[in-house]
This record gives sequence, C-alpha cells and structure tokens, in this order.
Amino acid sequence: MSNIAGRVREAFRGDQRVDADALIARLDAVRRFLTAVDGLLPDSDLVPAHTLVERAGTRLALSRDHTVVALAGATGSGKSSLFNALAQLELSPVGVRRPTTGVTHACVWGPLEGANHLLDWIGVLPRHRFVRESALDADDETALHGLILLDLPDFDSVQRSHRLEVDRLLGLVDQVVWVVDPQKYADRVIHDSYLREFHRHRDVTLVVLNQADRLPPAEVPRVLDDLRRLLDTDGQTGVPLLATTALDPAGMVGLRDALERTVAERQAALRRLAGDVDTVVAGLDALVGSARPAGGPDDAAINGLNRALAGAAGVPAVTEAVERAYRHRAGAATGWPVVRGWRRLRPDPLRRLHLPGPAGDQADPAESLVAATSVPDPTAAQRSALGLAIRAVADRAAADLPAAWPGAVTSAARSRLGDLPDALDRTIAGTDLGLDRRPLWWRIVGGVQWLVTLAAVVGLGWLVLGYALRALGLPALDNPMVGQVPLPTVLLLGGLLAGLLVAALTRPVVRWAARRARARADQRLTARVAQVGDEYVLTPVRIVLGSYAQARDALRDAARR
Ligand SMILES: Nc1nc2c(ncn2[C@@H]2O[C@H](COP(=O)(O)OP(=O)(O)OP(=O)(O)O)[C@@H](O)[C@H]2O)c(=O)[nH]1
Ligand SMILES: [Mg+2]
Repeated sequence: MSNIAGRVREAFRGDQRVDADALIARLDAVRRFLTAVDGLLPDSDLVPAHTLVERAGTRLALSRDHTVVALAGATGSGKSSLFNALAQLELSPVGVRRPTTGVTHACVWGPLEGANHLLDWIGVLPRHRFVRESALDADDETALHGLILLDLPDFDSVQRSHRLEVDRLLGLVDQVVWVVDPQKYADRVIHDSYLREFHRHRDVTLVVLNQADRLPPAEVPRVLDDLRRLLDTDGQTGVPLLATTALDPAGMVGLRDALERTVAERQAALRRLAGDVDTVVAGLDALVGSARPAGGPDDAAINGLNRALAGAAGVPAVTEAVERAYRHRAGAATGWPVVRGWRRLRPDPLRRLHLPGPAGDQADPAESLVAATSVPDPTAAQRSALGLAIRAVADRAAADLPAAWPGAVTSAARSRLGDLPDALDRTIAGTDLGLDRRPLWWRIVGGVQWLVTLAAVVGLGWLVLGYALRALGLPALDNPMVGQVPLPTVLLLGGLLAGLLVAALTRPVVRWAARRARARADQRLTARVAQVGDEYVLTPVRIVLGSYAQARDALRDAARR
C-alpha cells in the first residue's frame, strides 16, 4: 500500500465505529499475550500492555454513557478560557500570571452522580468538579449531556508536577482537544512530545487554533494551512482542525458542534481504547515479529544432544563393561570346567560399576533415587560438549525467532541442567542391559564341556585304577580297545582334547555375541538417555516455542481492528 493511499484510508478511520465486543476481544488477546510471555520476556517491555489491560478493564466497567474530553495545551493558549466559555460559567480561573491552572478542573454536563466514579478514577478532586445543569438553560445543554470536560494544567510548564499531571490524565481520558494559539502553534514540545506520540489516536483527537481573533481575518486560513501541514508530519493526518475565539460565543460554535457530535456518538471511550491497543500492539510487534514458530529443535541438533548426553552419562564405559561382562559370564558358563572356577573368582565387570550383576540382581530401588552407579563422572570435555550441544539445540530452535526470544529458549534448555547428572545416572541404573538371561547355547556348551570332562575323568580314573592294580600285582582290568588304543586312554585324551576344542571353537562365538550384546545395550541406553534429554532439555524448549506461538497468535488477534 502506498503511503498516500494509507493516509487516505487512515484519514477516514475517524468515522469508523468501534464495536465494544470486538474491542473486548482484542483486549482479551492482549491478556492472552501477557499470559503466554509471562516470565519469558523482560517485564519492562510489557509495562504498557499491563497498564492497558488494567486501565481498559476499569474504563469499560465505569460509565460508558459519559465521554471524558480533556483540553490540553501550552500555558496561556486559552484552555481555561475555552472551558469557561463552554460551561458558560467562570469555573476555572483565567489569569495573566503563567501558569494559571495547576490542578485539573472538571465540568459535568448532566447529573454528577453517574460521573463521580469516573472522576474518582481519573483523579479529579471533588472540590474541582462542577455540574453544568440548570433549570434555566437545560434545553440548550441537553446535546452535551454525558460530557465530562477537563481543563488540564499546561504540559510545557515550569512546574514539573503540571507535566506529570497532564501525562497521567492523557493516559485516561477518552478524547483530547489540543489547544494552540497563533504564537506557539508550531512549538516543538507539542508536536514532538505529544501529537506525534498520539498519532494512533487520530480518531479521538481534535485540534483548535484558539485566539483566532488576535490574527487578521485573512491570516487565519494561512495559519490553519501551516498548522495542518505540521499535523500531517506528526502523523495526525485528517484530524479535525478548527479556529476558535474563547472570548466570543460565535467563535465557539464549531468546537461546541464537534463536542456535541462526540457525545452523541458515545464512541470516544471505545475509540481511545482501540487506539491504545494499536499503540501497545505496535510496541510489542518487534518482540514477536512474524516468524513462523518452529516445531522444535532440528534432528541434527537433537542427535548431537543425545550423543553428548550419552558421553556425559558414561554410556561408552557401560557398554564396554557389558561386552566384557558378557565374555566373562559366557566364559564362566561355557569354558573348560577345569578353569571355570578360577574365572569365577574374577569380579564381574558390570558389578564394578554397580550395575546389575549376574542373575539380574537389579539395583536397589531405594538406591536408584540417589546416584546409583559408579559410572565414572563426566570429564571436563564431556561436560563442555554437553553444554555446547544444549546451546546448539537452543540456537537451532530459536534461529528464526525475534531477538527477545533466543535468551528465553536458551534459559529453558538449561533450566534443568542441574538435575541432569542424577537423572542420567538413575536412567543408566534402571536400564535393562540385556544380560539377565543365560542363553540356551551357553547351557548346551557348558553341558558338553561337563560331559567331555567327565569322560576324561572316567578315563583317568580307569587308568589310575589299572596302574594301581598292576602295581599291587592284582589281576589287570580287561581294557576294551578302540581300534589299537585302550578305551580309558581314548576317554582321557579324547575328553581333554574335546574340551579344549570346544573351548577354542566357542571363543570366537562368545566374542561375536559379546559385541552384539554391547550393541544392544548401547541401543537401549542411548534410547533411554534420549528420553532424559527429551524430558530435561527438549520439553522446556518446546514449551517456550509453544508460548511464542501463542504470543504471536494472540498479538495477531489483538491487532485485528
Ligand atoms: N484575545 C483572546 N484572548 C484569549 C483567548 N483565550 C484566552 N485568552 C486570554 O489568554 C490568556 C490565557 O488564558 P487562559 O485561559 O488562562 O490560558 P490557559 O491555557 O488556561 O493557561 P494555563 O492555565 O496557564 O495553562 C488570558 O488572559 C485570556 O484572557 C481568545 O480566544 N482570544
Ligand atoms: Mg488554565
């Protein structure tokens, strides 16, 4: 959209009605935004949104039949004179000493009762509240019923308190009439500090060039043109601009008509709040941007995290122990019975890590609540690798997010870092490493080993008995022959040889099976460690990404006029 087209469209916005329900929905969206970003974005960035939600809620709960209009301007521009002229009473002192008005005065058209709560909230002292209703001119004034007109102190005051009071009230009133005079209409303060700031409140802004009587009549249009040009550069394109003379009732007609229209429409309060929502949304826009919320960290970053977690958890040490334990246990079950007992004396490699030993004696559940294993602590390198991997996860997840968010994502990723070591240790301790069952083939080979050893022992006994009988001169045993060799010798030598042969043939199978057991344990441990990473690192990150998505949607809803 071109700039000019945009301005034309904006210029006509003053006629648009603001639907109260739509406004309430937008305010709800701002509230949703605040809930979504709570604790994630700096509070200082959220102050205007919190203020809006609070103020809007109160303003909408108070009288919607009243329209609060403030006369604001530099000292001496004639605010109090206009206030008195509209009220047709001398309510607010007009003076030659500047500044004159130090405290806000209010005049209510219609009964004061309904307006009192509103004035309490706005903070106008009861003694500065007046009622513009008399039996005499009641009919003339009915068109203004519902108007609460405020005469503000000067915003460019030497008195700091005046400026603070003006700034406070400008945040609360429904409509502002900016009063300028022919001498100071181009002053920087009103344009730079106020009109430009309020450019999103064009539809509740009115500008009057007061003291028009001080200009030669031919000059008035020229000054108005110049002022219009300044207003355009302030972003106040299309705001109503009138010339007034407070001292002459005829010079007040235009302003009075404009106020009557405002009061009749009952729209100013809604339009003001809609402008506030626009301002707040524009201020928050940079915090949220238009980035598409990512689904989560990418696979490469997750794989990197899982590797680093496995390293820090000591998975390589455990899987190596699994391989050695498999060899140890298989050796004890299938080895040559003569050396089996000796093998059993050596400690089980998994037991040394306080992991389930033979026969599946699981770690004590009570122990699993504290550091349960003796897996070596992560080295400094493993710890820093884990830190880098977590950082990478956060960086990848927040890559497309606006500047305010990566910090929140990184904090979330690291939020449970302190709990990770224990969680990893418990997981390692609780993982079934797949060594509980004694494979059938161990038992078969073990049985064969016993059989052949038994054969050798029988052969040996037989031979010893034969020698003993011979030595004692007793009749020798009648040894059956196998071919040329006596059976006891065949039993002894065959048994011994067969035992060695079975042991030799089993060894490569055991090594292969041990490597498989290691791979299986590695797979199980990595999967369990990945679950810990998911719970302790990825889930907090996903929660922040979810909050970002909610915040972005809420802000989009809040922006919808
Ligand atoms: N000629 C002329 N004089 C005006 C007009 N309006 C106000 N004055 C005079 O300008 C002076 C200042 O008027 P005030 O109404 O006190 O101005 P103010 O904006 O309330 O000033 P502060 O209260 O100090 O902020 C007074 O002497 C008024 O009589 C006007 O339309 N025409
Ligand atoms: Mg005054």
